[in-house]
Amino acid sequence: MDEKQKKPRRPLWFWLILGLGAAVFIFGLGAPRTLSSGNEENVTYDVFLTALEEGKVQEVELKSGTLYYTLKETAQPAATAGPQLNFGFRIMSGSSKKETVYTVTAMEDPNLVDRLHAAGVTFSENPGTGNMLLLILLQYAVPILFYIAIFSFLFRRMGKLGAGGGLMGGFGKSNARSIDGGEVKTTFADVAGQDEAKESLQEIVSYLHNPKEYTEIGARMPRGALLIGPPGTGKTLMARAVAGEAGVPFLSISGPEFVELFVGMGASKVRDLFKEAREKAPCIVFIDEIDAIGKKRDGFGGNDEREQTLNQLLSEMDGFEGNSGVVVLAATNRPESLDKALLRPGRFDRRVPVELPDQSGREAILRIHCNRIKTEGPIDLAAIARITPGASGADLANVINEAALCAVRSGRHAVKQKDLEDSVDVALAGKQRKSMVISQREKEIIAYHEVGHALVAAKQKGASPVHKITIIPRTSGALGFTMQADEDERFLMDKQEAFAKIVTLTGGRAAEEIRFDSVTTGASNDIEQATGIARAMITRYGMSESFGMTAFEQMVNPYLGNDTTMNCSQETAARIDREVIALIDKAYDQAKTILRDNRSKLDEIAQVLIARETISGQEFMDILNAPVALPAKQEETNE
Ligand code: NHX
Ligand code: ZN
Repeated sequence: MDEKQKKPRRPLWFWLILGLGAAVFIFGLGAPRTLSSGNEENVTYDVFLTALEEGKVQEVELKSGTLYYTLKETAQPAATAGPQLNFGFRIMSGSSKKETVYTVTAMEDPNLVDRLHAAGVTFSENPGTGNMLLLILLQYAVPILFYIAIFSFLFRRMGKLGAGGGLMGGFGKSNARSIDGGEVKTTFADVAGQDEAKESLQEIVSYLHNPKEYTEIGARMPRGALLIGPPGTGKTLMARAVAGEAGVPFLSISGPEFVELFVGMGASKVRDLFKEAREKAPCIVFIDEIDAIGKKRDGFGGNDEREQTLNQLLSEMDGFEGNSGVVVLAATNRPESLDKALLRPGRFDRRVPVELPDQSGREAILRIHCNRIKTEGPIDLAAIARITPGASGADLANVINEAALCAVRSGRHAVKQKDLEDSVDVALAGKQRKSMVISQREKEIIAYHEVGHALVAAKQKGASPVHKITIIPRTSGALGFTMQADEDERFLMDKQEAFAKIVTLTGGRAAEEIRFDSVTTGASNDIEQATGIARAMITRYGMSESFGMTAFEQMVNPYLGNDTTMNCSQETAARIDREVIALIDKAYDQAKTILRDNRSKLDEIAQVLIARETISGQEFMDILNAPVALPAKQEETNE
């Protein structure tokens, strides 16, 4: 990333020292007095008058309200010698001429001139007008200069593209980070698992490659494309890849950067951005998080600054002729909040969804990141892709990096499959807390809880197979977890499967109750999840007999979390609550039935889990399907 900088940057201390230097310079020149200042002594006006009347005063100088005077040689008090250094001799040159200058605050005294004249004193007034001018300069100009210095420093920091002349070089610049054509190394090959998005953008690439082909036929290229998708799916990467593929410059700016500090700056930044873009055309302008400026303009009050910025953006996008070669790409994860004006044809008329990757997409993404690290032994990325449903490209990149860090931590030079698997656990539930001491009784509760989940899952139709059970506590606060993983990715969930999920979630608590006849707070997370699924079945998926296919809740934003809005009467809300309770009760009963029917396996597997702390899904199934009880294999507790 090359941030252009034509002027060398002058830091704040440069200006401070300059100002200080100027001050010293001016002050140094600013006070030339005829009376040399040896020792100065402040006296009162009556002392001065007495000396004058006694004829002791030699010379008087009046300067800006202060009288400076010296006494005649004979009148000098004897003991007022200059500073005596202990070197045995005096260093000060012309020590004999060192006389005391007395200073008096001048008083309103109209007869003073006459009196001085009568006493035969040499007297003069030093008007100090030149100095006054300098003094005024100092008083007013230096602080102003100082502020200018500070402001220019701040603006320079804000406007990273500090090009352009003048002290205010950073002012009003667009902040866009530009990457010149040759330097965008990213291509579509670096973007995995987004084939449809690539296809949509391919047209823009080929237009930028060969605009003539399009202009000849009279086609108008889309001026902008909106990349829509959840965080971490690689929208920025995708935009960069378009520039890389087309071999054109890439100007990138983030939406929130437009709304900064000063009113009116946003609009001017938009202007500057497009001016720069037209100079560099053909090029790609990328506006990340455009929702920051592109939010719907609402009637009441609102944010004037943001609206001005948006209006400027709209008019700039209309402004450049269809074939000027500037293509604007923007990214957002809240398309529903964007202003309609932005989305109409001629502006962002293309919407390119950038979705979370599917299983094969995840594998492809993992492969790309895995190519950058050293590995050893067999690496099964498909297995990692299988256990990371819902992970974004950024999550997967993090999994690979975490695995590499883990390998380094254990003193190895390459990443093994085990590192990758552990790193998925870290992403899911945090790091292991091996130092945490857990009592034997609590260990038992945790083990029964987790085996409860696993057993209920295994004994139900429609539940995903168990992948791993562990009772090693994690930094997220989880004391243990049971991981399930489907062989193939699922896109739909039938009613039976949804209910099986709730039953599985209640299995942990059910095991606690059956074994210990008491329950703990630990199931809170399970309860929340179970309730969420039950609610969704009733209010969104039409899976309840009494309500049928009516939606009582809507997703607020499909890309950001699971926020929903309630949309029903209070009576219905109360009925929904009762139905949710009934559904979960039914699930809990079913879980308890399953566990009671398999009580011996529950005890057996829990004992194995306590001994080994972690067991794989395969080991779990082996014990479950074994006709006779296996003794807990204490010696196999590894790592
Ligand atoms: C607490 N933790 O908060 C203690 C330390 C019942 C054996 N007082 O249901 O660990 O109670 O099947 C991800 C997932 C915190 C993050 C679950 C963070 C749960 C987890 C609360 C097992 N496994 N509960 C479970 C558990 C707890 C919690 C989580 C999380 C326990 C249970 C945590
Ligand atoms: Zn649980």
